[in-house]
Amino acid sequence: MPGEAELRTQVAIIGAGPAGLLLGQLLHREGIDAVILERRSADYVLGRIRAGVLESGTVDLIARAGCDQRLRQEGLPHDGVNLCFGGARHRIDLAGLTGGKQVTVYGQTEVTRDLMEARSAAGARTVYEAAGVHLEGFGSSRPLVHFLKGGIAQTLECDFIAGCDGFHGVCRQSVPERAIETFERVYPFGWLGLLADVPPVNEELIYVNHEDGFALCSMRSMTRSRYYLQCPADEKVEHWSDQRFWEALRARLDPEAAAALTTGPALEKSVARLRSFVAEPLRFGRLFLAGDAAHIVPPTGAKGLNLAASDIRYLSEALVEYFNGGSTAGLDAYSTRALARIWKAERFSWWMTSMLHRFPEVGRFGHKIQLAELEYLVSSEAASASLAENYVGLPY
Ligand code: RFL
Ligand code: PHB
Repeated sequence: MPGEAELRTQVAIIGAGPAGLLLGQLLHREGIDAVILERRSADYVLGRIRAGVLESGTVDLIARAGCDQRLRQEGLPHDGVNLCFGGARHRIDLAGLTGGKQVTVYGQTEVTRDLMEARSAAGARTVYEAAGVHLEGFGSSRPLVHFLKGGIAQTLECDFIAGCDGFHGVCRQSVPERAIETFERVYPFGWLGLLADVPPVNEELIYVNHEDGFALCSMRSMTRSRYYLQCPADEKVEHWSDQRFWEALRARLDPEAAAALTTGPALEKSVARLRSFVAEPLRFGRLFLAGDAAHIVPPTGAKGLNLAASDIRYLSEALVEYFNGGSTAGLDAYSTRALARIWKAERFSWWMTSMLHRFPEVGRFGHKIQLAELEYLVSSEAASASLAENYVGLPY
């Protein structure tokens, strides 16, 4: 019969990125059924190289989902982070300034792989390569999600829809314009990233403010490095040979790091544009937005993935409260609770970006102000503590 639902679930999750997969796993552990619809293939999702730094709250949530075994073994706990400017490196003692808190270096790709494996071991339903996802009736008590799988039209009937489909997803775009407000800043530059199987230049991350532009030395393991360079927003990756990348990076580092840098062939190179973006509110009847579908931060504060996780913590608790406790209080509070934390991470990411990048329009005066701010930051315990508190993650 046309219009009859072929599939039924409690929560339809759109998107199998870290937000959607984490939500699916947290719900599964509480006996709540969810179906994930993902536009891409599992391999494609795993091929995207993205974030690398997890807050302890994110690690705790992954543990709650039962997916932290490999993370505990292979993740690298970091007690500090380094700022390099004026050719000298300064360490921020994250643990010392936050009563012992750390961050864990573990790639988003690995988080995603662990969550995918747990989901398939649990026999939970994920539809990869689901095309033409289309939402209907989320303002009513019977939302429907239509999609095509292998050219066959299907309909998923559900109680709630979780829009975890990233910045370019369909969920936010399904909301009538008058019901949603957006706030945005697009930065006039991007990041060129390179992944290589070489030992990291330093045991901890180094964020660099240099005349040539920002640079970041990060890692995935003690044998795999991830480096970034500030570049024009429309930069073409083809213009960057491995050799050009390594030379440009070396030129932005302090002498000790420049001497220690090991180079090698790139496993991956890509350009990402930098943007700050927030949509308000995050709830539209029975549709909830979470993760990059709701907000984007420039990666300078390492907050994108962590913010997706904190949304999912609030949303999963609210859904559990509804299905297992019969209360709508958490669902009613979701948007306000999540947005309060989102705006603080937006502020921190904007501030780190502003302090560390070359902005063509601010001129020499702007650069002097950046250096004064960095000098203040590394010489004042109060200022260092503020950075540390935000970097390890504000409380939920
Ligand atoms: P994701 O990871 O984008 O996942 C969304 C999923 O939804 C799917 N999708 C759809 N599925 C069905 N139907 C549709 N119509 C759909 N439209 C989209 C997509 O295929 C995808 O699988 O969002 P999520 O789960 O909210 O996770 C957020 C994080 O991925 C993100 O915040 C971070 O990776 C941001 N980010 C970075 N953050 C950092 O902290 N450090 C980084 O170095 C860093 N690098 C990056 C990044 C984000 C990037 N993007 C979004 C282009 C580099 C890039 C290139
Ligand atoms: C990364 O390792 O990819 C990474 C680390 C810290 C950031 C951004 C990206 O701020």
